[in-house]
Amino acid sequence: MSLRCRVLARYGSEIDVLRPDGGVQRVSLRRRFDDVVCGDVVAVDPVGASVRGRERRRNHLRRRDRFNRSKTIAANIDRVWIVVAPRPAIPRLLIDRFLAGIRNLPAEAGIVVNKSDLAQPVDGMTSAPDLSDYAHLDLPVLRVSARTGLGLESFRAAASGGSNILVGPSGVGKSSLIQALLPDERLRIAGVGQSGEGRHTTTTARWYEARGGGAWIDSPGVRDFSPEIISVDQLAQGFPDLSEHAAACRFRDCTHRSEPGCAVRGAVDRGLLPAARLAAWRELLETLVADGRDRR
Ligand SMILES: Nc1nc2c(ncn2[C@@H]2O[C@H](COP(=O)(O)OP(=O)(O)O)[C@@H](O)[C@H]2O)c(=O)[nH]1
Ligand SMILES: [Mg+2]
Ligand SMILES: [Zn+2]
Repeated sequence: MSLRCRVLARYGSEIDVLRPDGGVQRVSLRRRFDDVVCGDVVAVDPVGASVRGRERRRNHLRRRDRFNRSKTIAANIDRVWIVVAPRPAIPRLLIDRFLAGIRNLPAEAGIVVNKSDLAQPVDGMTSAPDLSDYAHLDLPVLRVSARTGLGLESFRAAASGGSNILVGPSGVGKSSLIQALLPDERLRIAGVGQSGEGRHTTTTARWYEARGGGAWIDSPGVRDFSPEIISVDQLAQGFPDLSEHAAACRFRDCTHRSEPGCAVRGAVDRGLLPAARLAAWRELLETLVADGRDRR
């Protein structure tokens, strides 16, 4: 007999699974199941504490490590929340990369502005992140504070049903948010005085069941962590706001730089598309070309 279990986290060649009876069990992975990650559903032999099979995934989130190897982070994701904060600031391009990657999973996307308790300028040091370049996209943008609890009920409501992964740079408060939403759990959070910037106390993605269904997934805050985009088609799919106008460019393979009859530059000129979105698209296109990974 085998049990149908959710994979909570992966630790090298072992995983923690949630059994149907609610218990958590550490199980070893054989080589042939080497691709099992947080969020997968597996068949477990409870006696031998080993995995017998993995169910087909709806989707999975991948990133490139610093050796340019593809690494799967988590599977079966319904919603991805990009967590930003007054500090540490998130590079703008990272938001664009995340959004493009999320549309390709596919999954729903949203932006969570954490540390809203710091959003008022203090000595001109902090201010709320400027998200005006994303206002034209049909995305939920929620202002929250894990510290004061501000906005957490709206966040919970927007995330209800399905699995929700929190992504973003280390130190923005991803673990703190899940901790605030699930007081019965014990998450690893950057200690007081460390400010969390540049540190990642969360080393592997972890699945937490939410009461009333659904789940939260805490992810490691690696700075370059970003969903993969590997083709120009995926890039187009990832920028629906830009692609909508690109259909009207004179040239089908328009790169929206200096070609005549470019409808995308026209849209920027008319204020229909933020210039920053076109700039981000160009930068991402260049990384695709540079990596030679365009498999259009
Ligand atoms: N002021 C303030 N600090 C926060 C808030 N949320 C998290 N922090 C702090 O930010 C640091 C990083 O938090 P952590 O949850 O570990 O971030 P993670 O790396 O994204 O998981 C910790 O020192 C937290 O106490 C918040 O809403 N307001
Ligand atoms: Mg963390
Ligand atoms: Zn064009």
